[in-house]
Order: sequence, then structure tokens, then C-alpha cells
Amino acid sequence: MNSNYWNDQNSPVMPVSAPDFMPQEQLRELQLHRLKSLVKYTYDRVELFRNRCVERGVRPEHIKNLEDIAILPTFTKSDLRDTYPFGLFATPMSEIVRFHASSGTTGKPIVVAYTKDDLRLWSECVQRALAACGLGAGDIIQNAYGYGLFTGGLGLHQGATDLGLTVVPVSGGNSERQIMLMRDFGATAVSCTPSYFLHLIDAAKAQGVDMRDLPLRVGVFGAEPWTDEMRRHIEEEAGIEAFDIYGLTEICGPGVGIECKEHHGLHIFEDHFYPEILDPETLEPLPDGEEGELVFTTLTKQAMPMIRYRTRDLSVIGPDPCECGRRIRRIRRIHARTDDMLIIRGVNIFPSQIEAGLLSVDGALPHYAIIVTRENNLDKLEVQVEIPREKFSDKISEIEKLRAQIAESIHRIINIAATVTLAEPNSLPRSEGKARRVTDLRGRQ
Ligand code: DLL
Repeated sequence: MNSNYWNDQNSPVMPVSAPDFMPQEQLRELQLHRLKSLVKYTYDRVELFRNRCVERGVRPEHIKNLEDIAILPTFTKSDLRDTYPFGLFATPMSEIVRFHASSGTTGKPIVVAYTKDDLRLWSECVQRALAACGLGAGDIIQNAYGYGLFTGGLGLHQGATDLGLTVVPVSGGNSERQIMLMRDFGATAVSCTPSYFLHLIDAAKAQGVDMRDLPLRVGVFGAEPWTDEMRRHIEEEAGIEAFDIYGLTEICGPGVGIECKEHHGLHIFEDHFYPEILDPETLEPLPDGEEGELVFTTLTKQAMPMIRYRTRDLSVIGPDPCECGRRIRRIRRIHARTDDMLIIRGVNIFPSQIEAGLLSVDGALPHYAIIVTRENNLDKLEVQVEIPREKFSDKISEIEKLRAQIAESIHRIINIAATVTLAEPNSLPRSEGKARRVTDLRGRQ
């Protein structure tokens, strides 16, 4: 086959994406076939999985249809920690060609492993993701996700290379150099966390570069929650189309799901990663359209298969079908994790709600920090938000008006009052990877 065939920009459906367009019935058949093999494979090789099945009286042959997945045990991050480092591996070390790890907030990282086939399948998913963003041979992608144990850098790198893009493996950090390379190499795409890209937009401005004048046209952003308000800001400031890419270390890394050009939810590569939505309290499966915890079963992974892995991410499956023609199902963008939730004065609040509130006010910049304290047994919420320098030269009453507007907009969404503090541009901490926006000091006071 002609090697250009895969990347023919004029082809309406890129062959690498063919499974995305498979008829649903055929896809379900494939999933069932793969699920049955996976359960048998994992039962025979991973002690923890076998023990949990035995406890429940479940045997591999009990899986007769896709709904039977519900009889299988679920797994969480603590199962990876408890079996650190290699306890969940299903293949001998001689077949493992790569480790990645995610730095937990506490203690030991979680470790994942890949065989050569696992790397191939991961690359296939990243290729399908990048193709859905309209990228192919001829595009130059500046990959500013961190390289190393984090899956973002190498994951995007391999998929982009295999799809035929030209990769600039710059990794995160050194924003000045990032802008220089972006301009000099003429990158048409960039991949990094959305918060780091905000930082790059500012770095470009500081160097007198307007990103809208560069050939850059696509951003592949993920690894952290971001809102549609943030997307609008990024797209306007950089003159690009921003796509949301989802993934997690335990399942493979980036490339579990991607937005298509409709920008209405993320398609899950469900021929490899079978999604379910469970009630996080009862673990009962929820029907499509209801919000709950996203749970994945890796249908084809060899070194470290994951069965019903609880992501802690909250989402909804559906609606079907997508205008783009892909038949693989979509999930709503992840705006929150079950463990991100702040309970302030008894009200459940997600940081993304605060982001949506403040960014809907003209004049608020997308750099903010959320600080929660407790005074006299009462929770206090402070939101620090940067505003452009020129706003500080406005009359005091104008500044106060902006502050009040932001406070009101946040209040409208979360239903509790926050103290809003306006900050100078570039005064709040920046991150080269995932942003840390919340400081909860209540336990420490
Ligand atoms: O963040 C993998 C990745 C790299 C995804 C690059 C996308 C791009 P972890 O470090 O294991 O892996 O973190 C996984 O990050 O459970 C979500 O809570 C969050 N997350 C990842 N992508 C998104 C996204 C990588 N697009 C955890 N939107 C996940 C919201 C996301 N949250």
C-alpha cells in the first residue's frame, strides 16, 4: 500500500480511523468477543482479579453478553498502589517494553506497563484522535506535554509520528524558547495542557508575537479539566481550533477519547476501551444520559489489562449519533472528578463551575486561584483572578464594578458567595503541566 494512502487529506474517511465508523452492531460483537477473551486472559494471569472474581463466585464463562460486565469486580487507584510496583502485570517482564507512572499526590506513584502490541494500540488511538482534529502528514506539531514517566509527551509523540506528522518534541517548560520554535518552525498544531497554553499565549505577547499571525491552527489540549469558556478564550487569543483530548495513565495515557470537529462531547475509542457510567455510591450501572463515574475496561491491553477501572471522573454517555459520522459513543467533557469536589458550607462545588462563572465576565483573565479557609467554623471561599494591567488604571469604581460582576457571576452558578480578589497579570502561579488551582486550608487551620 502506498504510504501516503493513510494520510490522504482529501480522503473523507482516513483508514486509520475506520473503526470509528464501524456499524454499532458490528462494534458490539467485537467488544463482546474481546471482553470474553480479556476476562479469561486476566483471570488466568492476575491474582488480584482472580481472587475478587472467586469472592463473588464469578467465572470467565459467566460472561455471555456485554451487560454481564456488571458482574465483574471494579478496581481503583488504591489497587494499583497496594500492588506497587508490578502486582497487576499479566505478562512476564521479557514482554514488557515500557513503563509509565503517574505521580500520585501522596506516596508512591502508580506504575503501568506496555508490551510492543500495547504501544501499537496506544499509537493507533492517538492517531485516530489526531486525525479527528483534522491533522495529518504535512502538519508540524509542537508537543509541549511533559516527556518522561508522564504519558502525555511520549504518548502524543508516537501517535503523531506514526500518523506522519512532523513532531517537535519540545516537552514542557521554557516558554520563551517554545514561542521561538513555534514561530521559526511554523508549527501548525500544538499539544499541551490548556493551562500551559494560556501561559504560552502570555509568553508570546511578552515577546511581541501575536499567535494569530502564526501558522498555528489546531490545539490538542487535555490532561486537566477545562471549560467551554476557556476554549473560547484560547481560540480567540490564538486564532486556532481547540480540541479536547482525554486519557489516563491506568488505561494507556492520552487517546482514550477525543473531540471531533463537532466539539460536542468526546468520542471514546470503545473498540479498545469499553466505557460504563456507574453510580459512584452504589456502583450500579447508570443508563446513557445519566451522570456518574466513568469506568473503563481495556479490551485489548496485554501487559496490564484493566477491568472496570474507576476513573473518579464524572461524565455522561451520549447522545448518539454524532453529526461527524463516527459511530463510537461520546462522553460529555470531563469537568469534574469525584475527588475534586469541594464541599463549602454544605454545598457541592466543582472548580470548573467557578471557572465558567468568572470567564463569562468580560475583563476577567483565565488565570485564577481558589482558596478555601475556615473561620469561626464557617467555610470561606476566596477566588483570586487576574485582570489586564490596563484595568488597574481605571477609576476605583470601575474596578469595583468588575469585581462585583465576577462575584455575582460565580454566585449565580454555585449559589454561595465568594470573596473575589483582583490580581495583577502574571501574579498567580503558573504550571508547565497540570494546573493546581485549589488550595484548601481547612484541614490545616
Ligand atoms: O493526564 C493523560 C493525558 C495526557 C491526557 C495528555 C490527555 C493529554 P493522568 O496524569 O493519569 O493522565 O491523569 C488522568 O487527568 O482521570 C482526568 O481526571 C484528567 N484528565 C485527563 N484528560 C482530561 C480532559 C493524563 N481532557 C486524569 N479533561 C483523568 C478533563 C482530564 N480532565
